[in-house]
Amino acid sequence: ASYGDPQRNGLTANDLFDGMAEHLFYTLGTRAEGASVHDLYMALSHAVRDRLMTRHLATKDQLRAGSAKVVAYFSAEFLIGPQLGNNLLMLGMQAEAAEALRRFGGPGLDQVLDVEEEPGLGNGGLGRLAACYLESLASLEFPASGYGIRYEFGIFDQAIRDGWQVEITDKWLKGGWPWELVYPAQSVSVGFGGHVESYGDEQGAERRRWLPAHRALGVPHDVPVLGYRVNSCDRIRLWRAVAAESFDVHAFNEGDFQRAVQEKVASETLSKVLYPNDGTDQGKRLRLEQQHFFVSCSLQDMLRTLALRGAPVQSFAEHWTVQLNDTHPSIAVAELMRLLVDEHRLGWDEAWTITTASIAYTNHTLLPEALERWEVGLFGSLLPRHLEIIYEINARFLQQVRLHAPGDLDLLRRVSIIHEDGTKAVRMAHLATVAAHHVNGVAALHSQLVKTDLFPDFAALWPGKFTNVTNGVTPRRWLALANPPLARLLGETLGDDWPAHIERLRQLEPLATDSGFQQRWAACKLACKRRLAGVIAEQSQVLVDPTSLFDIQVKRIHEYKRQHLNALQVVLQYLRIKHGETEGMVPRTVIFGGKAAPGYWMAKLIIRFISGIAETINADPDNRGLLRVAFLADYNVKLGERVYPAADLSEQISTAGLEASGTGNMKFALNGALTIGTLDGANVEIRQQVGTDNFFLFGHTTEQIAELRSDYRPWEWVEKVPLLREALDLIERGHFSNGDGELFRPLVQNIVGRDSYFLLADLPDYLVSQNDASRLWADPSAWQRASILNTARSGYFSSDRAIREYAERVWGVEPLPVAMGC
Ligand code: 26W
Repeated sequence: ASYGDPQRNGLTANDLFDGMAEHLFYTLGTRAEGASVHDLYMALSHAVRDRLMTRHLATKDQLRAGSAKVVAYFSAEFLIGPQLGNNLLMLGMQAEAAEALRRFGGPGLDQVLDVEEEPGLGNGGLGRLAACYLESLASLEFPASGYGIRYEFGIFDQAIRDGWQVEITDKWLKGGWPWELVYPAQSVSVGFGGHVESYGDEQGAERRRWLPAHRALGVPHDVPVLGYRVNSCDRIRLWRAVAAESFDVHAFNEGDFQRAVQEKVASETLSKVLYPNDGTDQGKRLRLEQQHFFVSCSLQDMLRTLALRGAPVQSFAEHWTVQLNDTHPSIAVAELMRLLVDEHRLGWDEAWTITTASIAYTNHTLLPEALERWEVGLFGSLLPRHLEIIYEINARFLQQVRLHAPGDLDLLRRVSIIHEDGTKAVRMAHLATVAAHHVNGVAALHSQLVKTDLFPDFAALWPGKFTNVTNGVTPRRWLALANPPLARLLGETLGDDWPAHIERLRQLEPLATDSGFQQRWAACKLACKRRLAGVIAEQSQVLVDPTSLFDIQVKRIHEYKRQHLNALQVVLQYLRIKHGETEGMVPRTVIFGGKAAPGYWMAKLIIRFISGIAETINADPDNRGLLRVAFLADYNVKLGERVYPAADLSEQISTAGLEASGTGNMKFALNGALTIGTLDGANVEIRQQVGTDNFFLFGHTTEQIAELRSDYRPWEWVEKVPLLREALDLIERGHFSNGDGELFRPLVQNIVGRDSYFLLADLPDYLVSQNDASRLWADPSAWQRASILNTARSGYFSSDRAIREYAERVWGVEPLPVAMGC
């Protein structure tokens, strides 16, 4: 096979320049003279894409010819971030790209990278995790395909107007997005609605068949995912829905043509927009349609490639291993059964063996409101055959439970896939758990709670099924790409290939007390802080001091994540300043960022509150530079790349037991920030790894919170904190809302009245820890030491480690280095 034109594979600045010139002319129809920044971005992207093609085709050829097991990572979200800079890093062509651009004489590489629209095809942690995992899969040379949806509109862009969040549609495709490859010939058809009937097959056996009322076509759009300095180039296959025009339009009269157009619109709505909810789900029909759509397309695609390998359908589980990223793709259990039993005519038991051997499930949340349930009526009207199959799976499963615990009717009720009290509903987490060969949580504590609190009955039935794989993040994007000064220092200290061998960070430990190294370390941090200060100034005209302590909380806005606890702490610091009680305080810049779900009113009020305190505090001359507050609008992957490297202090302050893992916490630690945090999610493991002295711990533990819950009277905690009464009064009386005494009342009531997330119970300890942080900051050498140790000991949180664990313990897959004929 040919692997392309050697010239289009060349890795020198010259080759890249030639490639860009050619693309400017032939692909973009423009001339080098007068090319806009966007033209240059497109030309460079196409030239880089050419260099991926060779590797991508070699990877696909090798897979098609062989029989290696491939990972299929099913996820409703892939938050992949900007592609150009990352692909240059993967290829080792950053300097060459900068040089090629210099020869065009126009804008520099940073300016060109900055015009890329990032595909916001995810809400937050879960979607970003999927992106890190695909990158590690490719970098470790595992054969893999992500499967998801090509939303035409991703997560909304956030603007802040008068302190409120305003949502703007995310038109990421408007300028043309050069990183996808469309394969219309590999489109597949997916059914919806209709009914099921019985019929006798050729052998006279009774069979069921589904006659859908509607069909849509899924057209695959592939995003190549190149590994770091290897030839493996995997992909994320995203499905776009188009109308299935299987009828002859000319045979219809004019009226039916109108209807055909309406159906086309309805079909294409399927992949129109990402649901911007992170953690709640109102049981919307369209969301279930989206889930079924991408799952069905993907499984059909996988069966097709199995046939291309010449392998029988019975060998499915030897060729594919499916990972369900939360329950969003869990219809896969029923759809794979349907494809095997109805379409491929396998017997039930054989099909079930294949299904359960190939599917594993990752749980990402314990919050009851985030556990997906579909009303049986809705489910059956959209997927009648799948509902039948789920009933059959459930009947056989419950039979097994009866044998295990005869007479325990309450157990049957608890574990049933169908929730039976009140409106009947399908519990997707139960479906996934019954079928999966492994169920994992995403941090040690979370996986423990999955067994003890969420699924104790299932854990008793199948103790071996439950496992933990602590999340990880890719050190390529989150260190090598995002933090150029530190990347350079690490290159000099650890050797240039450190991003592929992150365990080498340990070698920094002896340097933690070296004053020369500390100074270089501090200089890197300062450079990143200046860069972020520039972003803040540009966005909000707030000027911040890069030498102050950068104290940062970025993540989706949610009550359980407690941004309002941080905001309350800021108000208390402010009051200390107003009262002249500034002893022990150090200059701080408190930075927030994150989107609120558009229908989550309290989260939006929290944003308004942060804006309010920022406005009042920043305008107060009494501050004397001790306190600044900024809300960064439109927090996304691109902004994250500016934020993590600039942090001194990372706020990870969720109520214990509620944050499954967190991954932002890992990105901060990797970049040398110290964490102030609760014993929640992966914070527990971060603290273990970096050392308890280099982590500011506070708050009640999961067990203590559980105990508090039974008899919690938040108002009784108010008097335990000096200045808190005054702070709450100021907030209620409108001090941070231009005298509006109504605006923040619901927020104060929420905290003092119910305090479902135990802010007041954790506040005293939080304040002590914040003081500890200030005290350490006042000793620069001690702070630098702790910062270096945070980076040195964070290698464990690489997604490479996580992927190796999945590969070995869950998937049973091996690396397959890609040989290239050029
Ligand atoms: C049905 C609506 C819905 C949408 C998204 C429910 C639940 C979700 C996700 C599970 C939310 C999510 O992103 N969870 C986060 O997953 C990360 C990756 O494992 C973890 O690090 C975070 O702690 C967890 O909140």
